[in-house]
Amino acid sequence: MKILDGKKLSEEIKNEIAQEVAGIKDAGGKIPHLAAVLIGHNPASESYVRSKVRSCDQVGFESTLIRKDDSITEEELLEIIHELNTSEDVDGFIVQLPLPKHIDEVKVTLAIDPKKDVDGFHPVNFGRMAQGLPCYLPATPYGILQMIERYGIETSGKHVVVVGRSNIVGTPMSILLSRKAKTGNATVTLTHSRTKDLAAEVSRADIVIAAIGIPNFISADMIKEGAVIIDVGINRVEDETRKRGYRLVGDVDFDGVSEKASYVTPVPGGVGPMTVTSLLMNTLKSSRKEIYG
Ligand code: BQF
Repeated sequence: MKILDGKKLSEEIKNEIAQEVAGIKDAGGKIPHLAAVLIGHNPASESYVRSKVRSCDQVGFESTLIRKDDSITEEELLEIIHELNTSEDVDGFIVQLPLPKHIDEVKVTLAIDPKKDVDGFHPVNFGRMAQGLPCYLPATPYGILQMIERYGIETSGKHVVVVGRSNIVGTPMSILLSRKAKTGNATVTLTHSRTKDLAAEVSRADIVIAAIGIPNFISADMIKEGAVIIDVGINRVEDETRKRGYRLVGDVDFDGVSEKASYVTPVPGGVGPMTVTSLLMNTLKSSRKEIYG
């Protein structure tokens, strides 16, 4: 079994981006600028946003973090989004999810200008993705595609089983891998909580994409010998031996599956870091006006 090392790969990609940024600086061009809006004090969200800001520093991007309390109204958040949409300096921005219950995530996502939607969550970008048009790909699927491509894993003609149908991972992943495109042309089965015999579906997969949010859900007995296992799960489980009091585990039983799979992504250090570099790639594309001119 080989490890799909997302940490290492993301460092390589960040080095490539840093070189591009150095070139832009030398030529006197505008430095790519990512902004992030963080509402409230969800510890996971705080840690994700921190890692995004740190990654911007690492590649030489400008970044702006806008932090607001849980008490912010939907109207006030929409006003911040309007300012970011019209800012001359900000190339792209994200609104960190989840949002407090009194704020409508759909309304917020629809308010983001698709040209600055570097998370790729706006329906315009989703629709363009589904039709194979230039768009910002959602960060996690984009990271997974990069990983598959750079490790030279064939997808054409393979059977992919995606577990989980979220708007930001499972559903776009199933569309991307079945497209007539590089790192596509797979036959995809999208499974979910109502799937009759999930183990039977997973056992037929050459490639499994696990994005369910249940710790160690995919076990060795479910998979085919030699399968490629992509673990998107990031679950916090209590662990008194760690200084934080918890550790991160994926949706895949890593130790068990390692005996049977050809490639496995670890958690942490697999898909997660690739998600963050994808956001940087999208911001670079925005600053170069690659998608929308
Ligand atoms: C790692 C995310 C669920 C809901 C909202 C590195 C990240 C995570 C893990 C990270 C995620 C998950 C992000 C690791 C961003 C990925 O070493 O394994 C980086 O920062 N992520 C997010 O912004 O919102 C989420 C998952």
